[in-house]
Amino acid sequence: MRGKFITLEGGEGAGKSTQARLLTSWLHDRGFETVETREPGGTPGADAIRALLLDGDTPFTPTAEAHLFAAARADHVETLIRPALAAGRWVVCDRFVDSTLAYQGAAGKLGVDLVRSINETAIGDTWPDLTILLRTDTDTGTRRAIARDGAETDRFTNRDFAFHRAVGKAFDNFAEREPVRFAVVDGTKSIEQVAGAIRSAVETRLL
Ligand code: T5A
Repeated sequence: MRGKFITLEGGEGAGKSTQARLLTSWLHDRGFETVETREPGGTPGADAIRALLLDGDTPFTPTAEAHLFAAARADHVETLIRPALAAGRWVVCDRFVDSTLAYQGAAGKLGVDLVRSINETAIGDTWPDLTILLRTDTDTGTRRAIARDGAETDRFTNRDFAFHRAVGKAFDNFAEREPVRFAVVDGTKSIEQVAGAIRSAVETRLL
């Protein structure tokens, strides 16, 4: 039987990586074979593109940047996510296409429709079964990311508050439009409270 595909989305420092780890471990303890991964990245090819996008100084036009995120995603989906799901594994992914729709599409001004069309061939029919949106205010998330990384944040984290507010608003819009795929969780609560809310959403929707 095909596994389930769960993505975690939200702004900077919302707690996605923390919760991806806890959710994967909980699913594993319940007897599921699991794969924990993240975007951009997750495969050697996608990690190479991640380094170009996040760590390098190379400037890209907004359109080129959106295509690079989609290229990394195509490699990730074809090489890792789709085969894992076909083998019955549950895939937990820290960020996926909704991040590109929010960052490059809505906040980055390319427009959500254009970015969605750029991603269609990368994703095919491999859309998430469940997307957990961790809602935090921009202050909380950015404070957490800076407390963890100091000045070593990447070029997206470094964008101004207006950009991050637009990202948060875009995620809220996506969740409103697709209530069946999205579960919204208050990411400002304690790590354990957030983990409990995510487990409830998974139990209600997928188990
Ligand atoms: N991007 C990505 C795009 O522009 N387009 C795309 O298509 C994609 C896929 C990725 C960047 O790329 C952009 C978005 C990003 O700017 P990244 O390094 O992968 O960069 O970083 P992020 O995905 O933004 O994730 P972060 O690492 O910043 O944050 P997380 O994963 O949300 O948060 P996490 O779990 O690492 O927690 C941050 C800190 O807060 C603490 C943790 O212990 C940690 O120290 N914390 C909490 N503290 C209190 N209460 C809680 N509930 C907490 N949860 C976590």
